Amino acid sequence: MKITAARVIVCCPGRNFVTLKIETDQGLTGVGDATLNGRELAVASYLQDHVLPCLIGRDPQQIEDIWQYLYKGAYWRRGPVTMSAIAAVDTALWDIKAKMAGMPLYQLLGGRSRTGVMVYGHATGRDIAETVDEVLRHREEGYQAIRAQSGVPGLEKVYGVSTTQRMYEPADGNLPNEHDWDSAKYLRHTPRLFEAVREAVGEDIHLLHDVHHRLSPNEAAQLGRSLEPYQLFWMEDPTPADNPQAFRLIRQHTTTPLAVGEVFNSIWDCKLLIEEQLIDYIRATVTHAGGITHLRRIADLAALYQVRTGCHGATDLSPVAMGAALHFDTWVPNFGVQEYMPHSAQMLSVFPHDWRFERGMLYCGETPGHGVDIDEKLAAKYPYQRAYLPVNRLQRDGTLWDW
Ligand code: KDG
Ligand code: MG
Repeated sequence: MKITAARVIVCCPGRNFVTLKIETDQGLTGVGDATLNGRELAVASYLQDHVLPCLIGRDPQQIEDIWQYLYKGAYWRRGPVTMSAIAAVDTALWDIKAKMAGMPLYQLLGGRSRTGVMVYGHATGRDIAETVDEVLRHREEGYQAIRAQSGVPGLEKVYGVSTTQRMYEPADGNLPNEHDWDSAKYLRHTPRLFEAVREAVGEDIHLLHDVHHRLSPNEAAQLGRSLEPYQLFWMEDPTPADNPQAFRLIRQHTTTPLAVGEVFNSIWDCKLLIEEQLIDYIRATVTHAGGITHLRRIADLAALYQVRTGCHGATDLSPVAMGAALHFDTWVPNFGVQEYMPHSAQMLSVFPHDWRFERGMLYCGETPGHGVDIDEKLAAKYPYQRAYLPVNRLQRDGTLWDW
């Protein structure tokens, strides 16, 4: 069996997606997601100019060898651009192999570990009252796990909270928008938010919160401690994990569970956090952490230390990534939760898929492969539009801060 063609498709049905489609001489095709929010064309070029020429003529069944070839063979290892490109190839190859086997991907990985995938939804509001309403609305829809974010009094634009009436979308500017930040205001406000949310929603709903890398380790420890009465499922990205040792300090001071890893690309980013049991959930995902092949390695390492998975699932992970993630989640023994930020109908129309949402759970389909394809004709109607993630500055003096 041989790879005969491979194409990179960049489209913008409401937001940008980079998709790789691989064709074979036996008529089977596979797709993989390569979207790197705000840096999409870098991955498209990496694939188009440097990876695809090396793929033509190879046997698509040799997934492991192709992974090693692209990882070790480039000499320049890791990094988000490289690992997203490798991930797209890997995901497309697993899609092809599962189609060859006539199996849904989760079967090829080892079979079903659960009936469905618990997801967490996003409840956001401009203030506490709005967020509480959103949490209750999610509960009505059947969500068992809900992430709560709200505007912070005195700060104009805050992570996760839409300033328009539209759904929150991380990449919102033709040039980077600027947000303002004040850790003291946030630290005062957030326990009040969770006091109100927990009071309204009762004890049975899992509550999550994303700090989005904005606190120092000591501030993160303070926040974790102040949230303990509200029994969070997790506190996410409390401080940047560039220096993973920083989590020792947080861990010494709070029992609030910690989740980290949506910006991780490799098992080496996860190693210390997992081995020292400094976190409870690892958020690396198929698209940015080297595909199914590498994510499986990360999950196996995590399992040794009772760390569970919590794959990133914002809208910048395409429906292809969601399909692959759901097969992974259905199989992985140490599953925790899956993030679910629904795509718009327009986005979904470009990616025919067989997964479905029902009362707080996502279910992968039974079609051979990962169950997602791309409608290339429709995709061509939505050309790429430059879009950036915002940057964050201290309100006090404009110092550029973590986003
Ligand atoms: O592209 C960046 C987004 O995916 C990220 O900001 C979303 O933090 C995020 C989350 O937890 O979904
Ligand atoms: Mg996050």
